[in-house]
Amino acid sequence: MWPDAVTRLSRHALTMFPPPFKAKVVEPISLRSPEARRSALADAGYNTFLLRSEDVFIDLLTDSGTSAVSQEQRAAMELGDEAYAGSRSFFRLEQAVRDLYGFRHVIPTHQGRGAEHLLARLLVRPGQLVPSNLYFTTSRAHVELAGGVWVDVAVPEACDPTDAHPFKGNIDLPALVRVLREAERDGIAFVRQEACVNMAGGQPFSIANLRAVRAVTREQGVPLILDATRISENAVFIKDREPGWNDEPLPALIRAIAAESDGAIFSSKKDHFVPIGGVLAVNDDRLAERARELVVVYEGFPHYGGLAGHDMEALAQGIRESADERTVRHYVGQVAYLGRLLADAGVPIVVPVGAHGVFLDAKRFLPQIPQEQFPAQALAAAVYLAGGVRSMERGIVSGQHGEEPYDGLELVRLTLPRRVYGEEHLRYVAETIISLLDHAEKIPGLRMAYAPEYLRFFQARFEPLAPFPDPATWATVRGATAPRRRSARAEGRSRPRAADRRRTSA
Ligand code: P71
Repeated sequence: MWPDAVTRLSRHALTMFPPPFKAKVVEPISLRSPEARRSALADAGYNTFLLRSEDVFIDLLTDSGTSAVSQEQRAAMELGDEAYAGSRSFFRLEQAVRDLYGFRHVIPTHQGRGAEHLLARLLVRPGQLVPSNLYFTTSRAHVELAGGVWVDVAVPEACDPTDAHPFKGNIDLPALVRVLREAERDGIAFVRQEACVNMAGGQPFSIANLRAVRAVTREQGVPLILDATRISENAVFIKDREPGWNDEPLPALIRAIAAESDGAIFSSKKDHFVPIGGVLAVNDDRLAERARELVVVYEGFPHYGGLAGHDMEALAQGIRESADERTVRHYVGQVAYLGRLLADAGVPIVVPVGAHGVFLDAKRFLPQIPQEQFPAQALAAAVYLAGGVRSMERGIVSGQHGEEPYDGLELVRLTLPRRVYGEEHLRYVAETIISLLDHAEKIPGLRMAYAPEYLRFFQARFEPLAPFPDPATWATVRGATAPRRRSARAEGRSRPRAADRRRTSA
């Protein structure tokens, strides 16, 4: 059977199973000269968000809105009903969400943060807590703008890049119980559990953990809201890693996950293969009514929520495709393949490799750069210089809160858009990064020259503390899969690998 063969290949071999699709329309890309890359990077203030996409060769900034749409999505777009109210396209979207996830009420939004905004305004009162498995930048920002307080209750393994715990997206139950017990009456707005925790490397939760969280929140009368943005990949990881779910068809498993919650927000720009779109889905009638009262203020009429009719058609079709196991397996298999190429060459990455990208561990890649000099930002800049590959900082620039000290994860995310790049692209990316290993000690730290007030990582500007090494001098890249001595950087782990001690856990 195909899924079995795909699982075998993506888990055990350096060969990927062919994708269950082929290209029909292509977009040209080209590699700028080392000199042009150097000047583009300086113009962008050493922030990869500020590069022009035409200066980028392989764009691994994000999987958000960057997937290839299918011919079925394009065909569906022709049927878009652009009526302001009562649009046929809305009712098709509503049906698609109900069919796959089972939520009763569907409120479309322009993207994920639109849904997060509504949710925070609906559920968060000043001073209330939102316990969650780690933070996501926009999710935390909306809770805080509503006066709430974010509380991290992720399992501690989530913040150790060398710990191969299979479910680093789990919530630390004793920690959650403590927070719930110590909170005042009505002190908790909601508990948030994110599928394939983005900031920890795309790490899944187990159903056993979700069910335990559900039991605790029910007992306390606190809503449990999923960030279901990457629920499809989380479901595949559960099939592969959690006993009892191996034979479950993917759509049924996705529905079983959603059924353990009171509602969900989705950024549809990921699993749903659309360039724009998001969803707030809830079961509670009163909450949905209040959401529809609010959506008209911030997004649009409840029958479009900031989307065009054709966007809703593409989204409805994308939701159906997001439960296609071959497609999801191919995607996580691609990510795993890139991870294997890098790990085998001694590049320090987050393990296990997660849903949507390979995360470089900048603390081990660039041990000479102290965290106040933004090692992940510097590494992302160097990766661009080395080969025109665009990645995203996920370290102190994204994670630090005001002036508070930060010693958390310091990662560079190489994120794969869905259905876009092929094996040759991934090998090129691996070779680019492996070539950088030999020049790592020459990469300088950065100084932040401009920091916006909100979500600073998007638009901050930096200056290098010394010149970056010249990529023209290391342009010869070695074979990504050629045998290579493991680098001392990769070996220099701060702690023993917990993977060797523990293989499974709820
Ligand atoms: C990603 C993004 C897009 C992004 C957002 C913020 C900083 C950098 C990049 C967006 C997510 C997400 C999760 C789990 C909500 C949103 C917001 N991710 N939850 O990973 O991953 O959705 O972008 O559609 O507004 O590059 P939105």
